[in-house]
Amino acid sequence: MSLIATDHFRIVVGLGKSGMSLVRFLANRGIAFAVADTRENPPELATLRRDYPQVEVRCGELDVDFLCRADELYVSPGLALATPALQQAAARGVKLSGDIELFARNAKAPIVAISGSNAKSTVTTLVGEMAAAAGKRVAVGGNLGTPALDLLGDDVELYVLELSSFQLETTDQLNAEVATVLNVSEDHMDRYSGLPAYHLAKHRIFRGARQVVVNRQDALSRPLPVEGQPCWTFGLNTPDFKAFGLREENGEKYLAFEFRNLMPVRELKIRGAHNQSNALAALALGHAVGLPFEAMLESLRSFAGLAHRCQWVRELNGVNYYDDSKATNVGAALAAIEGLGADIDGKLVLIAGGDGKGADFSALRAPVGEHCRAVVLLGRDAELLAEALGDSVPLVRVKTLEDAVQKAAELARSGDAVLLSPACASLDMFKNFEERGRLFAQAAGELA
Ligand code: UMA
Ligand code: ADP
Repeated sequence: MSLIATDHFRIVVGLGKSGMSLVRFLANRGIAFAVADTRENPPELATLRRDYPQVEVRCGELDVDFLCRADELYVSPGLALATPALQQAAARGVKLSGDIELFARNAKAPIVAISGSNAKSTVTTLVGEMAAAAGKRVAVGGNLGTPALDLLGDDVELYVLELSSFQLETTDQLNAEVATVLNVSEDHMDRYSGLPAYHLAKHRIFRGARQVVVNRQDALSRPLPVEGQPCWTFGLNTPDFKAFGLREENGEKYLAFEFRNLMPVRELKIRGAHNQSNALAALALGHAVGLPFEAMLESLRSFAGLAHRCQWVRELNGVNYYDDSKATNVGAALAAIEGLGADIDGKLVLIAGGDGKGADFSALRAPVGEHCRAVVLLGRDAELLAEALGDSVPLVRVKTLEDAVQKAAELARSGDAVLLSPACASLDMFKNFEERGRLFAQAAGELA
């Protein structure tokens, strides 16, 4: 085996969904490559062996000499770049890259690029629906749904990509037509040294962007200004030039652009102030790529929201049950607690806990004290949450989600809402947030 880096040999590191999209991309173009994964049995191994039996695969601990056979490594977003073997390969001159970098080099149509700690999937889906309503051949994916490389196609007129900080770490130059970081609050603190490092990763999305969209109410969303680069803003306050916001007229609240009202807020199906902000962000992004307002507003009127994001599940004895399983960080849970808490007559019984990813939960204490009747805690970091919440409300510990729903139902009174908004990832107890949400809805459905 040659230990010298050869030209044009690549290694895909990580054989999950994005790794498999890289395999398809490289194989279709006749580029020589191999695959490595630290897991003994990565998820796509069987597919790879079936469809590409000739491709060399190394499973288990990463071998630096093997990695150094490549001139470029395409690293899964699930693997930290700080992984020693990757750093050792980089020190020996191997370039660390990723699927989004490769996508950007090959995309021929404009890219709408969307990142942020929360609301990425909602806004990405909305912009995709707006573009489709405007008659565009649009491809939507990235961190959500279809991996980016699988979206590439000659007939695509517009790409709408949800991008995570992990994907952006390996992206040098995205060259988006318009890029945004919707908001920044703590997440993935098990992968970053702190908020500054996480913020830096997210802001790589602006590299080479022709236009930017900024959240007026989140200073951390704002990139350094570039001369001549159009900057559109959104926020829940009154808009000015190049701005989307809310305006009140004769007691009616409107989504508005500059000095013109676009649509009454009450016509939105998605509820809560955070979703009004999401609607405005989607309008700003769509406007930047020339989508007509008529089509965008039509999409906003019909969009009922994504599953597991403050999704209504059922009503029983005057208590409504909501699945916000996608609230995998503190910022998302805060939006749900404050948004839903302000919307209901009674109080919330919150179900929270799971894998906290090293987060500081202290920001939950005051809103939980204000809006919650009780909190039911479960999962690995339940005690960290309990410490942060202190004596702000009664706390109940349980071992399973079924018990959590049962306990919450006993604690709730008519007019209250039971809200699963864990502020934590699900992976300590469930396959993913979808499974956690599904089991919550099932348990709520089975309550007598
Ligand atoms: N892993 C290893 N060894 C490896 C490679 C991966 O142990 O060599 C483990 C890591 O714990 C890693 C996990 O496997 O976290 C998943 O890695 P993967 O390579 O199998 O992942 P993919 O299936 O390719 O999924 C990735 C994104 N996953 C992550 O960023 C963790 C998916 O985002 C994304 O949809 C997909 O690519 C297609 O682009 C998921 C996600 O959780 C939904 N994203 C995070 C989030 O939204 O918070 C950022
Ligand atoms: P992401 O893809 O960034 O995780 P989602 O649209 O899937 O974003 O929403 C994730 C969580 O964030 C949901 O629990 C949702 O209730 C919450 N959320 C949605 N919009 C916002 C917002 N503008 N600010 C804070 N949290 C939000």
